[in-house]
Amino acid sequence: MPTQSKTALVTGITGQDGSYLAELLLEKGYTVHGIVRRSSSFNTSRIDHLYRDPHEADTRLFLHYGDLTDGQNLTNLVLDVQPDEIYNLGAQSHVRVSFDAPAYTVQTVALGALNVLEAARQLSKTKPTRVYQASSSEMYGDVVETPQRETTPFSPQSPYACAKVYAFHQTVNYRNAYSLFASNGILFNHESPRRGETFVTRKITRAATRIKLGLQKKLYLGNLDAKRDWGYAKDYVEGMWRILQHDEPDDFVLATGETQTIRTFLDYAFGVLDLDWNDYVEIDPRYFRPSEVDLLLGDNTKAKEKLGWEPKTTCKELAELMIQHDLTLAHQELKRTSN
Ligand code: NAP
Ligand code: G4F
Repeated sequence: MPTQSKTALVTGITGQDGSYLAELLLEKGYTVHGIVRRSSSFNTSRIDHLYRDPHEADTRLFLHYGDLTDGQNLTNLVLDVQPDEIYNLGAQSHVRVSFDAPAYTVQTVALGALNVLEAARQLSKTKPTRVYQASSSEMYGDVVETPQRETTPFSPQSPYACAKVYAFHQTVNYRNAYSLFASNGILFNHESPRRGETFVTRKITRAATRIKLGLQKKLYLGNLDAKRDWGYAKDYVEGMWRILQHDEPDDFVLATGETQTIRTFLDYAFGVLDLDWNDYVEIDPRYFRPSEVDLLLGDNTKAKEKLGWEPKTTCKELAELMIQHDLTLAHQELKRTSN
């Protein structure tokens, strides 16, 4: 049941988190504006089910072309839309890719966040607004304490993580310098059936289901020993929303408090299909990173106590629901190829 009548602006609305967040905000009665990059092919598949005919009277989702690297466009949009809440989720979000495209990653992740904050500052001169910055556990990098919490020092290990550290500090700076309501969510890895197919969990669940149906023979991966604190994206967007409903701006870790190796995720995923991953997985050094983050494990105490947020889905349950979704896709693919 709708409980709110606020307006939100979401960057990165076509991504995994943006799509779940848009769903949540629409359910809560928000009017939602999303920024979409112009692409030569359609890039809105994750939100098409939310996007009704704009001539319908009750449409509450509006899409605008834009790009985080275009500050003028962002400021114009923010001043036009007058959002009560801005969620900055847009990013070149792939850590391995950030080593290949460091400057582009910095432009979208670091300067993009600055552009969002500056646009919000302009709006805040005439109307209060709140900003959520999608910060990342990757900032902890070569971790100096375990579990990682809000006070743990950062030690970034990739161009992506360095850019996120900049965005984190700039968010705090705009809060201190301009009294802007600007908060960081420091989110540990979160996955779903909508996860991009080059992130390791989805790469595994897509491959396992295709192997099961004979559509693929092998799965090539990199480092299987890294440990990640994996949660379900749908749980995490609820946490983002709660961060902006808090009575004061602050920074919060969202995590499950459990960590697993890639090998354990392989056990969970292939196990659902009664397969032994050792028969199919091969190591390809192309997927190694110039510097790796070996261990991430978050402490969500502050979010539990101050926001009443906690994750509802275990890593094993997450692997199962991703496998069920990808099995349906694999069956559809098999049907298409055998016709
Ligand atoms: P994602 O699926 O990769 O989505 C990224 C979104 O950013 C897409 O909508 C993408 O548009 C958009 N984007 C990329 N470059 C852009 C640009 N220059 N201008 C405007 N939009 C741009 O990422 P996600 O997993 O949903 O993550 C959301 C945010 O949380 C990201 O900032 C990510 O770095 C951060 N984060 C994610 C995790 C995680 O585990 N998922 C954890 C911590 C933090 P296209 O669809 O056109 O590519
Ligand atoms: O799934 P990944 O690519 O996620 P990564 O690097 O942890 O980053 C994700 O989570 C961050 C939060 O901590 C976000 F900020 C970021 O935007 C992104 O969503 O890799 C996870 C682990 C790494 O240790 C990687 O080396 O899996 C290892 N891995 C092993 N083989 C692989 C592969 N990763 C990928 N992507 N592909 C492989 O073949």
